[in-house]
Amino acid sequence: MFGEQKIAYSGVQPSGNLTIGNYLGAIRNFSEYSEKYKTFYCVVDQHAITVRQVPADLRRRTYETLALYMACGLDPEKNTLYVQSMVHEHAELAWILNCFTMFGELSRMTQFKDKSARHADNINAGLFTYPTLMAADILLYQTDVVPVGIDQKQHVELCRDIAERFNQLYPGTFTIPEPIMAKHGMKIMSLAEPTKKMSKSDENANAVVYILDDRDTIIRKFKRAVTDSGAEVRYDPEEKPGVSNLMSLYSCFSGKTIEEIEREFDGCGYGDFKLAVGEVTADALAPVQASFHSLMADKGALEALMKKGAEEASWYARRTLAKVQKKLGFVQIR
Ligand code: AQP
Repeated sequence: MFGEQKIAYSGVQPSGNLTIGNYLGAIRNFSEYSEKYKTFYCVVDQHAITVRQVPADLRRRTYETLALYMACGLDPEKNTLYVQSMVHEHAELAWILNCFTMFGELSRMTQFKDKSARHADNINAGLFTYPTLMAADILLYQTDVVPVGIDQKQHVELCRDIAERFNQLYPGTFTIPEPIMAKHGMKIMSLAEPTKKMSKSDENANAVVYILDDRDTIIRKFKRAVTDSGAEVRYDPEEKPGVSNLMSLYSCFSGKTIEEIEREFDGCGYGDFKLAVGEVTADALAPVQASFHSLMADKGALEALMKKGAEEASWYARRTLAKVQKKLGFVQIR
């Protein structure tokens, strides 16, 4: 809360091409908060470097992520859209919060365990302290709600713990944020290993449908999706994780309920169903892709937006950081 204004904050890492998991779990839902809240949507490029990135790819994806935000319906006049590394207060507050976060808390984070297993040659301190940078992102804006997929819920809960600990020592510093998750699409699973989350950094491109995949690629990937034994289109995430994931996707993109889908595909084989999921996904993504390509054609306009967004965000970030520094006893000479 900043004055009377309630705040919503979220971000996406430009760490790979964005997936339909990022779309359904996060970006697609962002615009619904624009009316009720002052909204900040960040391209969190500093988070992305916890895993090695090719610089040219990181730069390109930063532009692309901003363009995708807009292609998914975020109006830059109604939402503050910006790039994390252009607002230096994020890194400064993250350092301070590191001093209020316990080693044991960070060690328990599932994402740290998963990513350090996947990148065993590069278990750097940034990977470990990722959640304190995320807490800084959120707390800098006195955020009330954080729309995220369920995989990020644990990090938002840690952010709350850090803020409460800080507030106990220095009352009234931070608003305590709440995570909010979409009703549907909160966790989209891999098409190759349906017990694993779909991730943009997955090395198997067939396991992942990217928002920008063309129609043929989308349909081909769904045709190859791993399903389960049996041939019945029935929702049962325990026994039939592959088909259940495809049903969730079909439901998210078509707006139909799971019961309606079970009825619609009663007696059909997996082949017909997979084709239908591919088609509904490609249809839903087509307008997003068209808008994305026209936005990407004007790089100058994207850069002007990045600048404007960073200026807007800095205004808020500066105020919170100054408050924190004062409470801690840092000398402030203006
Ligand atoms: N599979 C998913 N289902 C639902 N929501 C998802 N999100 C990510 N994957 C899924 C949500 O997307 C938002 C942005 O995620 P992120 O870029 O901050 O990082 P992440 O959660 O680590 O996403 P990825 O795709 O798995 O990235 P990499 O591979 O780089 O780690 C978040 O709100 C997240 O919940």
